[in-house]
Amino acid sequence: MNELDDHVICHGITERWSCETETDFCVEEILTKGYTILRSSFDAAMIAKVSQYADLSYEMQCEKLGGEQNLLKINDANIARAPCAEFDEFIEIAMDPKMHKVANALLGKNFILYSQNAIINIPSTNHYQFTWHRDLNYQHWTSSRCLALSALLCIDPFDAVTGGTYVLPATHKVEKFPSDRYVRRNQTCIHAQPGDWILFDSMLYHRTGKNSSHAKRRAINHILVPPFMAQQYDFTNMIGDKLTTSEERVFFGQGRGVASTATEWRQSRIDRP
Ligand SMILES: O=C(O)CCC(=O)C(=O)O
Repeated sequence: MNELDDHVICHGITERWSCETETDFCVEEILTKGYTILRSSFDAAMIAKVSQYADLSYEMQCEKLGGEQNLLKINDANIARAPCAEFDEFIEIAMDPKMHKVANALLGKNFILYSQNAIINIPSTNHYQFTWHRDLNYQHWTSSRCLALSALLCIDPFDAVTGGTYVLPATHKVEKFPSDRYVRRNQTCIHAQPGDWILFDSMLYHRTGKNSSHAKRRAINHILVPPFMAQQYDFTNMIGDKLTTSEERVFFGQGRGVASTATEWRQSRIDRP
C-alpha cells in the first residue's frame, strides 16, 4: 500500500460522510454499495448451537410435511423456515442489539421481522437460492430510502469454495435486473467468518454461491421491514408465548395483525398503554 492508498486526500468536495461508529460505517456501506459485514454479538459456542439446531429444525420440518420429497416438489428443500418456532436460540439471534442498531439507523425506530429462514447449502446440491433475486421479490423500482434490511448470520465460513453470498453491488439503486454480460463482470463473492452478519439492502440482487467444499454452509437470513408491511409468517401465533420482553414482542410483530373490524382497530388504540 502506498501513501496515497492509505491517506485519503481530495479536492473540490464540500460534503462527505462522517463515520464515527461501527453503525455509521455499516450504514454508509449499505446506502452506497448495498451491503456490509458486521461482527455479531455471538460467541463460537452459540454459533455451534445454532448450526446444530438449524439442521435439526430442518429435519423436524421435513417430517411434519411428509418428508423432504414434498419440499423438493415446491423448490423449498434445505431451508428451515422460522426455526425460532423450534429453538429459542433463533429468537436470541434475531434480537442481536448490534444488528438492530443498524436497522434502527436505516429504517427508523419502528421495524419488525418479516421472515427468518435457515439456508442450508449442501455440497454439490442445487438450492433454489442459487438464482439471482431480490428479497422483496418481483419489485422493479427503487426508493430513496432503504425499505427493508436483510441480515444474514453466517454459521460456517463464507468464501468462493463454500459458496459465500454473491452480490451485484449497488443494484438496490437500479430498477431492472442487469444483462448477463454485466452480471458476469460485476458479480462479487462476499467472504465472511462464522458469527459475522452480512447486512444488505433487501433490494440488492444476490444469490447463494455453489458449495464446492465437503461441508455444509449454513446461514440464518432475517428480513426486517417497517410495520406497514405484512409479515411472511404470523410469528405471534407461532411463538407469542415464548416472547419474554416487550422488545421481543414488538419486533416479532405482536399487535400488528389486520384488525377484524374498524371498532377493534380503534379499541386496540384506546387500550394501548
Ligand atoms: O445463502 C446465501 O448466501 C444467500 C441467501 C439468500 O439468498 C436468501 O436468503 O434470500
